[in-house]
This record gives sequence, structure tokens and C-alpha cells, in this order.
Amino acid sequence: MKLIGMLDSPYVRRVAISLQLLGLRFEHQSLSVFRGFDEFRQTNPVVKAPTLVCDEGTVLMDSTLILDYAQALARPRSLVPEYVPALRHELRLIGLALAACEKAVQNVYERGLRPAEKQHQPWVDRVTGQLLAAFGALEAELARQPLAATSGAITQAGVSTAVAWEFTQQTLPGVVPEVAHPALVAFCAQAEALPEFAAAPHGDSTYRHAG
Ligand SMILES: N[C@@H](CCC(=O)N[C@@H](CS)C(=O)NCC(=O)O)C(=O)O
Repeated sequence: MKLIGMLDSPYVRRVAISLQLLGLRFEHQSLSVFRGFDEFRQTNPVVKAPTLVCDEGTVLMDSTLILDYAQALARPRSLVPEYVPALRHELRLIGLALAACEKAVQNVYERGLRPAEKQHQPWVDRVTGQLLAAFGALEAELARQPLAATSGAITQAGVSTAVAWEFTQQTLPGVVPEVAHPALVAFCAQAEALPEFAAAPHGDSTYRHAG
């Protein structure tokens, strides 16, 4: 299967890291939804990253749906717990992490894609507040109950949280202060050191299977 999209997208990155953790082999094409729009639409006319081209040709999009598919392929390996109370906690954290990704991306698009005279500060303030609320809640959750940060034990909540944090720090430096989020800083440093994260770093590189 082939994953299309750049690793500067938190959604592409959570898929690239998760596929490795699930033991699934994939090819990666680092293609921009902006600079590579015309090439991208030849595979997916909707031009959404991540896009996954399955081995038999079906084109999937949306990171959560792609991960649902990956989880089915990888069974019995899984990045989400089965036990209901643990699953509930996991889903809460994933929801917060995905909201953080969404609000960071909206912030980046507003600042980066619109001409300065067309930027709407009340919208930037709103999404920044939502971004801070999502990371504030994640910080409280991690302080109460740490997340596993080894390749064998990390869950989808851990992957998505670390990816959301790294994306936000890289694209909106200083907006979500490290000093106010010590549990997140410590967890994300451990996660980023894992081989599956290091093989798919935030940015414009292309993931290649080791060995
Ligand atoms: N909910 C989607 C969000 C994906 C998303 O918005 N990706 C961005 C790149 S970070 C994108 O495709 N942007 C181009 C566009 O929306 O036109 C997911 O989880 O995959």
C-alpha cells in the first residue's frame, strides 16, 4: 500500500508512525497538497492528506479511517485497548489530540494562506484558545496518568498526542508554552526518540522502510 502526503502534516505522520508500529509495510510518497495539487488530484481528486492507496487500488482518506483499515489488516496487533474503561480513556485522549491538530492546522492556514489584510484576528483568537484548551486538557490527563512511551506499549493516544505536540511546536513556536506543559514535554521527547517516530520525522522527508 502507498501513503501519500507530507510528514509535515500531523495526520500523515500519525498514519506513517502507526503503520510501522502495527508491523505493516508501506510505500510513502511525500507530496504536498499545495505545491503538488495537480499531481495529488490524479490519485485523489479531493486532494486530502493523508491518502492511502490500498494494494488492490481503493483510495482511502482521513487518518482515522485509514487507521481503522490498518488496524483490521494488522489484527491481532492493535494500538487501542479492548478493555472498555481503558478504551474510553484512550478515545478521550485521541479526541483531544485530533482537536489540537485541527486547531493548529486552522491557525497555520489562517496565518499562512491568507493575505495579511484578509486575516481575521477573532478567528485566530478563537482557534488559538481551543488549541490551548486541548493541550491543557492533555497535560492534565498525562499528569494524572502517564502514557506508555515504548515501541511495544505506546498506543494511538500516545502517537497522536506526540504528533500533535511536535506539529504545533514546529509550526506555531511559542503559542503553546513548553513551561506550562511539563508532562507533555517529557512524554513527547520520549516518543520522538522511538525508531518509528525518528523514521518519519516532521518535515519534507520520505519514509523508507529500514532493511
Ligand atoms: N480529518 C482529516 C484531516 C486531514 C487534513 O485536513 N489534512 C490536511 C493536511 S494537514 C489537508 O489535506 N489539507 C488540504 C485541504 O484540506 O485542502 C484526517 O484526519 O486525515
